[in-house]
Amino acid sequence: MKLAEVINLELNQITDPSYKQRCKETLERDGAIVIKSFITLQALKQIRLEGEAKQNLAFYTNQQHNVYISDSDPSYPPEHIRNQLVNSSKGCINDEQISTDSVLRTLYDSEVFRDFLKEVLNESGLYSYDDDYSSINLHYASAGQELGWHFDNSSFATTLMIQKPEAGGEFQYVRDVRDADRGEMNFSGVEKVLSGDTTPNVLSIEPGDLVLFRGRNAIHRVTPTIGDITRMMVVLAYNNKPGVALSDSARKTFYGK
Ligand SMILES: O=C(O)CCC(=O)C(=O)O
Ligand SMILES: [Fe+2]
Repeated sequence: MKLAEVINLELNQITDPSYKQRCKETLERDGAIVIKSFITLQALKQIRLEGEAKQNLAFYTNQQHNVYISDSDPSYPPEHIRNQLVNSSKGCINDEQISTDSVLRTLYDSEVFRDFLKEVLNESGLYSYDDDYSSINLHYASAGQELGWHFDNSSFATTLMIQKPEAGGEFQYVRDVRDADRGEMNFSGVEKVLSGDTTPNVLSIEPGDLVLFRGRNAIHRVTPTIGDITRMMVVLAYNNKPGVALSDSARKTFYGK
C-alpha cells in the first residue's frame, strides 16, 4: 500500500506547515494530541487482521512495578508511594513478527510521516531502534488486562489505536505530576492520583486515531479491558539519537528473549 492509502491525507494534511503548527501547539498545550482517523479504514482493517492472525504469537507479561518503573528504594517502606506496586499485564508482538509488507512498516518507515512527527514533537531527528524487536510493537489487552499507573522513561510516545474493547481500556492521565529532570518525584501528588483524590483526564481514542503523548512527567494508566473484545494498540517507537538498542535485560522483560 502506498502512503496515500495508509494515511488519511485529505483529513490530515501532514505536510502543510500550518497543520503541523496546530498539532504542535495542541501537544504543547495539552501534553497529548489525538489525531482523529489518522489512518484509512483500509489500512486499519489490514492492521486489525494482522493483529488477529498473530495474537497467538504474542508474548504475555504480567508485572508488578512502582509508578516510577524503577527498582524499589529500601530507604522507604514497601507500602510507601515510592515503592508501592501496581500491576501491568499485556501481550505483545515485536517488530520482527510484523510482516515485511505490513502497512505499519509503510507508515513507520515513511520520511513524510517522520518529518511530520519531528516537527510536532520538536525533535531534530527520529531514528528506528537498532535492534530487531522494539521499533513497531502491537499490544493486546484481553479481559482483565491493564497497565497500572506509571511514568514513561521516554519523553514521548506514538501510538495507533486498532481495536477498542466494549468497555474499559481507558487511557487516563494527570499532567505535570513529577519533574524527572529535576529529580522531583512528588510523592504526595502521586498518592492523590492512586487514591482517587485527583480525578484524571481521559483521552477519547477511537480505532484509526494516532496519539502523541508526553508521559515522562504525566502519570498515566490504561484501565482493565472489560468484555471479550481485545484492546489492540500499536506503539511506534523512535529515538532522537541513532544506534539505540534495548538492553539485554529490558529485552528479556518485554519480549522474553
Ligand atoms: O496502551 C496505551 O494506550 C498506552 C501505553 C503506555 O502507556 C506505555 O506503553 O507506556
Ligand atoms: Fe506509558
